Amino acid sequence: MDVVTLGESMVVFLPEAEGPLRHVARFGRGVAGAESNVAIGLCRLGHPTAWIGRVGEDEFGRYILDTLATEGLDLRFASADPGAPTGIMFKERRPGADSRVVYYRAGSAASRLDAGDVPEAVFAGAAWLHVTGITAALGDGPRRAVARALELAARFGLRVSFDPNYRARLWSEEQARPVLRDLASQCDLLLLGTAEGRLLYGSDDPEEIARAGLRAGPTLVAVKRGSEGALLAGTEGRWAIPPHPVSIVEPTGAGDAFAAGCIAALLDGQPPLACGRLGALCGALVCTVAGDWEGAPDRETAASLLGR
Ligand code: KDG
Repeated sequence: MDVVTLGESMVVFLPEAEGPLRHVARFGRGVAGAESNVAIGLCRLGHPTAWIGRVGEDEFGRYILDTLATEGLDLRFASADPGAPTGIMFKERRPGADSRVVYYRAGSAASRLDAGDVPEAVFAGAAWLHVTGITAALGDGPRRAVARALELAARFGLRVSFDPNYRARLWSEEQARPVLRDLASQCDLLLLGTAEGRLLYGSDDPEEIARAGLRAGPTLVAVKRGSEGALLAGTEGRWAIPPHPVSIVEPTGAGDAFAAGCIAALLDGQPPLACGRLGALCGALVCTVAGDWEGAPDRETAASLLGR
């Protein structure tokens, strides 16, 4: 096992039409969840990844586990909870604006995650842990699960990546800021967007965010700038990463794919510039489809698109 991650995966309903959900009659269906998106991206890039999570013992939970299994995730530490449902979410496509999400996840099986769901066994032999602020936003139990994962990562010598993934529909900025700052200080690779930079460090200037991030503890900071590419900053330099040009269908999941690309390249021993380029490529490719991760490349496709 190369990588361990944990979090909530949900069934996402993708509207076939634009406009308010009350007028939408038909939906596509997919699996969403920032951490499982990253895990899928990593598996496709050849890095075996374990996903720790809870779904409900219901049809949707079964659909999620089947899908993640088909993508090759190690699900030995995922469970189906008979006492709580699988979370679901809807996207709402708004003409001329970003799509919006509507969650039905309060009291979900994943909100009952706790430290006891994070077994020592999965960390022995793994090289990397990826966590996001979404899990920490789900409640005290999930927050304890993240803390336990970080403790085990430190004990077993795993490198850690963290994406704040701030979700305003889950908690306020005031609630999130100290928690996210604390988690950011415990990682090696910090991945964040400029709005999250403002939330954590009070600036949306990429260079200032990078500097504040590096001061907080990580040795590498990736500031994701959407269609403008990314800035990577480490103790040894700065790297401006150009965007990979694609025509965008739906950008959700781009940050997760970016994380998967960066982590995969770092595990392969690549230098920061190559990490950023693989991250940018993966991020761009998932924007070409409606779902969060279906567009993620495998290793060969990524290598050929990067001209290697
Ligand atoms: O990063 C994409 C995620 O936001 C999406 O998959 C759903 O995990 C999700 C969430 O909590 O919003």
